[in-house]
Amino acid sequence: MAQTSKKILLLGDGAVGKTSLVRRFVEQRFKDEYIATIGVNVKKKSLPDLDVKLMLWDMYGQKMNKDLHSSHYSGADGAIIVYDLTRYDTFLSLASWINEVFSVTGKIPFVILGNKLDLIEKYENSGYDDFESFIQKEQEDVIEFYEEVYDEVPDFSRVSLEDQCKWAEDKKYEIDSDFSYYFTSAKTGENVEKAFRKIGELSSERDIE
Ligand SMILES: Nc1nc2c(ncn2[C@@H]2O[C@H](COP(=O)(O)OP(=O)(O)OP(=O)(O)O)[C@@H](O)[C@H]2O)c(=O)[nH]1
Ligand SMILES: [Mg+2]
Repeated sequence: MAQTSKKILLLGDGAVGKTSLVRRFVEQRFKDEYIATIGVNVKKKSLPDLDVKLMLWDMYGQKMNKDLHSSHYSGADGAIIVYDLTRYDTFLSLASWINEVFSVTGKIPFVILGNKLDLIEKYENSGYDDFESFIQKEQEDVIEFYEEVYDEVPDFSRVSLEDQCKWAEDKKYEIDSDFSYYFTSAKTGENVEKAFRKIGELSSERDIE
């Protein structure tokens, strides 16, 4: 049987790890250096057992030209919406990413990824008691970008895991849409394959309904 192509959008604020997650999933590697995506990069990966070929639309997350985003949404079969577990503002943006994509595509399947799990684990094993100063050393590339482009420092602070899960439960109810929620690391690969396979499954199930 011929594989069906599925258009999957990668969405979320700048520097949350969209490009790194795609790189991990498609090429099984990771880079520490941060190069902001300009425009959109499309990468392909087949999941033969699901008879699906994912077309992963890795979009830029930075605030400039945000209007341009939605011009790429039409025809999407699913979305992977990413935030950074070390930057609270990127968690707060989730709702607007969901609204923005649904306003163009209608309800489509999506998964939410809280990324950079390795940094949370590293902090917890570090003996530090000040999260912000710990994380500033770990995210130097991101700080450098923010200072250069926006003349500001990102908002480094954690969201408690309970609050995140509570938020997700409320959101499912509010938008009447079920979605899966994963904590991932593009650096170690934790849960990455699982999350991308999930969106593959959800977007193919849609054909059957
Ligand atoms: N420690 C750690 N760093 C990560 C992880 N994922 C991404 N990074 C780093 O975070 C920075 C931003 O990653 P990108 O993948 O470029 O982020 P993006 O969401 O594609 O950013 P834009 O293209 O600007 O929207 C890079 O320095 C990555 O190395 C992760 O899981 N763990
Ligand atoms: Mg990118």
